[in-house]
Amino acid sequence: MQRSFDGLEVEVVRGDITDQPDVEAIVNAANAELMPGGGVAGAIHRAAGPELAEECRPLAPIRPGQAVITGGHRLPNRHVIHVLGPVYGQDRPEEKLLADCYRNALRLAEENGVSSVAFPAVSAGAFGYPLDEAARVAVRTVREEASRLRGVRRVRFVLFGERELEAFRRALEEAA
Ligand code: AR6
Repeated sequence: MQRSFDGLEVEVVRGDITDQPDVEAIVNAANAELMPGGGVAGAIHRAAGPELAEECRPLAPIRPGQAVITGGHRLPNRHVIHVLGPVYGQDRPEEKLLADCYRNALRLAEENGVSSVAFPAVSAGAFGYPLDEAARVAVRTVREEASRLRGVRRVRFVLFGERELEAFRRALEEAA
């Protein structure tokens, strides 16, 4: 499914974030230490190789809502943008912190001349953010940022499972 907001192409696909060779930057749902861990972060570090953790070390720790950018190393993407989502029920206000992740990632992409960005469902795994709400915040924030973006022309949400795909598809359909 695909929509266009102020000339920004936004699409929702099912897949693996480490297998998106046609986007310039992928976003990592990181931990504060920017270390491998599980979920998306583990998969990205495995695919990027140990050089990614090495580049990350001096950039850590990061705060909820913050984004930092590194190279993609062995990934097919030029950059990885690492964001720390809020832990649901712990980091507050969680909705603002989750929106900050998407907003700050897009701004970093813009500053670094990146034209296409792929996001996973930040905070919707180990960090426990309810899926439908996480999807709505993600789509709404990208929609709000669209008019400010010049270089970024394409955003892709890459969802691992059918449930995640449906939640993001619905959020994109329902976005005003
Ligand atoms: N590609 C796309 N989506 C994926 C992939 C993948 N390869 N693997 C998992 N997902 P999570 P969080 C989905 O837990 O909630 C880590 O341990 C997954 O099904 O990766 O922000 C870090 O080290 C879910 O829908 O991120 C942190 O400590 C979504 O990605 C912590 O988890 C996010 O799940 C971050 O938790």
